[in-house]
Amino acid sequence: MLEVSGLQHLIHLYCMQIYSWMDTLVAQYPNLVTKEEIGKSYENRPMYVLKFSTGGANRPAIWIDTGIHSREWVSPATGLWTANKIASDFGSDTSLTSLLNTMDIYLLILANPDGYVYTHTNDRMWRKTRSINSGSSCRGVDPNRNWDAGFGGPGASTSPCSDSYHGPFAHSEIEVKNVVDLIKSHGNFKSFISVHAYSQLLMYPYGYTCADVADKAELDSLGREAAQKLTSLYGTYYKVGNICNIIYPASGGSIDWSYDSGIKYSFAFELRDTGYYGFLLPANQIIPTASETWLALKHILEYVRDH
Ligand code: ING
Ligand code: ZN
Repeated sequence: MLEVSGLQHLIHLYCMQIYSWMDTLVAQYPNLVTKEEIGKSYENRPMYVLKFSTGGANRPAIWIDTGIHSREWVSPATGLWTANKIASDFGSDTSLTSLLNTMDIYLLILANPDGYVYTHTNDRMWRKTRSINSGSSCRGVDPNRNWDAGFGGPGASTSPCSDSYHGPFAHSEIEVKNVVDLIKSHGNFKSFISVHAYSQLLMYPYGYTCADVADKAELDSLGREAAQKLTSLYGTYYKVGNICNIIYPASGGSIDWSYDSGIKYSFAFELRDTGYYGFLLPANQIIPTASETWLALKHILEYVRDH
């Protein structure tokens, strides 16, 4: 399916480098971090979640995914930095430590590994999965229009050539299905956070309708507090609101699905910047972006722990 075997080797590297970094993290913090495969991607790459846990059975858990859209490179970079932060601060950061004494954190750094590799090898601006669409020469489905939440509604395209193509049916993308299956079989997630870029937004449901969620007041005030923490580090300005009003109507999104599945604290971030560099955010902004984002994440995590 792919080119010559030498090139195939290269193609796997970008995601393999992240996977081997995960192994070093697990080796460094064996009592806290494990790497679990949740399934394979369309092109048969393993999908690994890092699980941060101090024990217990099926403890209440937080879900964080990065890299669902492959061109949003600062997202998985932030995920990786965050994994290291959680592991290295455990035991010294009293708040994080108390959280991990009662809850687990699951972090999926490469939610769309095939797309991520493709942005390195072929097309820096690739957003979607890499699945073949029958009857079309265009490949890929928008993995954030593919969830069973207002599927096929506003803000999603019926055209396989579109960057917001919703796919043939909900959860058609194996990368989405793998996450859905894990979340459902686990059954005890209290928060679901999906990290995109760019626009500097902190959003809560819904995207498939502009109608308010039942928990709007609580999610809005929690979101505002979290954004305030983020801003406190470098002054980076974030807007907070529901997806439909703050950005655009978008059906089939992951956090709408998680919210409607009963995970109240469902949020999506759009990280830096506001468009000057856009997806091509310079590497020297990775650590500042991840550092400020951590303050917001930590605030949400603490709130979830205490509610
Ligand atoms: N933005 C998101 C998108 O999928 C979004 C916005 C987030 C929509 C969460 C729905 C749910 O279009 C980017 N930049 O991908
Ligand atoms: Zn995105």
